[in-house]
Amino acid sequence: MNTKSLLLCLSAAMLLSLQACGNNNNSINKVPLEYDVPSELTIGTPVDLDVPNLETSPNHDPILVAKGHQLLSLNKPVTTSDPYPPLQGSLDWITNGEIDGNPGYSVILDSPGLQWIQIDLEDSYLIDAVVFWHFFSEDRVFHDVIVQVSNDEEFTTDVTTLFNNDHDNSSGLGTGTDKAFIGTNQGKQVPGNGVNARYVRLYSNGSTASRNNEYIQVQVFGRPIHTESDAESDADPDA
Ligand SMILES: [Ca+2]
Ligand SMILES: [Ca+2]
Repeated sequence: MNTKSLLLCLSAAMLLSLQACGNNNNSINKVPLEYDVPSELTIGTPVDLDVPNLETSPNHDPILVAKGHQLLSLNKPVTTSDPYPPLQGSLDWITNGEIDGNPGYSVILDSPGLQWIQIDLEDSYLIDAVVFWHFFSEDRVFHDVIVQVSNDEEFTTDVTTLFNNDHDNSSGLGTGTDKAFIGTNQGKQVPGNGVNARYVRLYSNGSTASRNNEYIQVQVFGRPIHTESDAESDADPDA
C-alpha cells in the first residue's frame, strides 16, 4: 500500500467512525412519527372531569422518533390479564389496523378494575413509540395508564416503563409522574426511546365513565435490531 492509498483508507475510516458517532447521537436522524390519525368524533357533550394530575394544554403534534421507524404491531397476537372473553369485540381488534371511534369498533374487557393487555411483536425490536386509542367519542380519562415493554413475556425481569400516570401508586407498580389525559382521535403517543423489547403491555384501571377497560387500537413502532455486521454490510449514509 502506497502513501496515497494509506491516506485514502485513513480518511474513509474517519468518515465511517464519524457516521457511527452520528448514529449514536439521539438528536440526529429524528423525524416526526408517521401514523394514521382517524377522524375526529364529538358525539358526547363536554364533561367537567375532576381528575387529579390532568394535563392542561395537551400537545398532539407527532413526537420525534428515529428515522426508518415501522409499524410492528399490525395483526400481532394480543393477550390479557382478564381471564374472561371481552364484553365487546375480540382481542385481535386491538392490532387489526382499524382505528374508528364509532360505537362497535372497540374491545371492552369483561373484568373491571386494573387489567392489562399485551402485544407480542414475535421478535425483539428497538421500540420507537407506542400509540394507543382507548376511546375518543366523548371526553373520558382512563385511570392508572401504564405502558411497559420487556423481552420477558411474564414481565418479571427486564421491564422498562415508558409511561405511568398512576400518581398515587394504587396499581402497586410504582408512582407515575406522567399526566392523566383525555383520549382524542390523535391517540396517546408514548416515546419508546429505542429500547430493545418484544412484548408491550398496557395497563388501565377503568375510566371516568365506568370501571371497564376499553381499547380501539394499539400501535407499536420501531426498527429491527441490527448487529454490527449488519450495519457494515448495509451502511448507507442516508439511512
Ligand atoms: Ca382496532
Ligand atoms: Ca392511581
